[in-house]
Amino acid sequence: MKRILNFIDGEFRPPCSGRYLPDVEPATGQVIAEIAESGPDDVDAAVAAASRAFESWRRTPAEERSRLLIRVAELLDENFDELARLESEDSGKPIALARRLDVPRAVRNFRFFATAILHAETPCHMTDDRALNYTIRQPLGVAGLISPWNLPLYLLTWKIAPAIAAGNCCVAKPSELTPLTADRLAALTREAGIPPGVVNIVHGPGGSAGRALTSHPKVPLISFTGGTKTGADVMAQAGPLFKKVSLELGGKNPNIVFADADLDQAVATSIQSSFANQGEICLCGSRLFVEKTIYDEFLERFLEGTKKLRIGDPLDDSTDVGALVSEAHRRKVEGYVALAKEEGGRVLVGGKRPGSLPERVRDGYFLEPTVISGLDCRRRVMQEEIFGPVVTVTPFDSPEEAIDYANGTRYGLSASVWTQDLQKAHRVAAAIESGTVWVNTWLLRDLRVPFGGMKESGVGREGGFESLDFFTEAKNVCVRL
Ligand code: TXE
Repeated sequence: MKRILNFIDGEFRPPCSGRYLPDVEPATGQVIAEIAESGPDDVDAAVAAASRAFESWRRTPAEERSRLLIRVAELLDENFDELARLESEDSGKPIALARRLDVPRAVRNFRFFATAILHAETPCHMTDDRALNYTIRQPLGVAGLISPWNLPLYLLTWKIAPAIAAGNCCVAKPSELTPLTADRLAALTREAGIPPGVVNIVHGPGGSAGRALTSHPKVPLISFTGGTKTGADVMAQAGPLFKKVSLELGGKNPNIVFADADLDQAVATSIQSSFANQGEICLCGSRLFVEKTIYDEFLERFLEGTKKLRIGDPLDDSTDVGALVSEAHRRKVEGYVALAKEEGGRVLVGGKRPGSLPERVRDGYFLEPTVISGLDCRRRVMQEEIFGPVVTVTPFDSPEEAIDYANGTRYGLSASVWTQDLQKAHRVAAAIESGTVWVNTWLLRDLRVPFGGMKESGVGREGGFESLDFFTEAKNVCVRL
């Protein structure tokens, strides 16, 4: 059985506890690897290695850091097929999606920040003829990076690349449910020539390894992506130590379709935004609002398209919907389907485990794409993040009502608006409380734009130079003239 070890100071090391956790393949329920069950001692060792490496890494010229990061991107690209397979096996996502989204984006993350640091600028201010102020940006030291299981390589590289590009060293704690691509990434950073201690990866449970990082006094930066409840704990640990914290948390994103939308595009993309990665993307549009005059027509086409999605072995190229990440998570999602019925909702399609599956994945954690109507917007199913292949549909009368519905949750991560009316698009986009609003599209990402959530969807922005700002501290030098 393959053992996933920690990666500390450029070498793979067993955990201090000597214990391992099972890594389960969601599509089969089989254990495919054992993963280091790390705790505070392992995190201490990783932080010590990162602190040592920081002294020379911070002084490594930007051009050299850039060259090394580009080499990591090239190696990710050279190992594309293997990474896509590992990502699919470990998380249950369709391999086609890993090829289309996860791996290419991991490559782009490294390339993007490798080149961004060559173009970063800092401001200079003249105070009349009395003083010259200039700002320098310096790395902070050891960055603690905690990432989830839904886009394991994509989100881990979205943190590691800017952290080390900016001159920090890092200790990353990937989700214990999906350690395989992080393990490959560790080896590839070494192969690329990134010096020992710059990238350290500690595996294990959030409550021990993750918390040891968020409460570590020598880790001044925490970048976390995960659930809102966990985010509150991260903040509670990091707050008293005055760490710089960025939190990317959950969402309950509205997808608003107006009567004047291009229906072909709106239907096709809404199926994607509802069910891509089994609904396990924080940006999925899990609340669909459709203008009353086209509600019936839209719904008919949306349901028809949903029924055509192919559920099956994630490793099969033609699969659209794979397995949920774990048995516990499937139970949670099924619990929400049951709750929807209690709350007066109607399950229009899906809601159950698929009847027939290929032999290899018969025991996997699958659930049919599910569409629910008839719920009051204040009901729990329309308020809480489900993070599965479950979408609610609700008719609305006017733009004002759609905006009220959209803003009626404690989340504010992203939204989509479908309309051909330019003025309405801009007006509604400005009124929606969320970090990103897509107009006539979904999940189109320019890595230069700020990314993050409002309300309980997060704190801080990452993306482009904002990430480099997060991973550095601005210092003002004031020179009297
Ligand atoms: O994520 P956790 P879970 C949402 C989604 C999901 C729910 C719970 O609704 O159903 O969160 O998922 C580490 N200190 N999202 O429990 O716990 C953990 O080991 C420090 C949305 O699986 O948030 C993992 O590496 N770290 C989301 C990471 O935090 C801790 C993606 C995320 O796991 C910790 C995932 C602690 N106390 C879930 N406890 C998104 N925004 O994309 C856990 N961790």
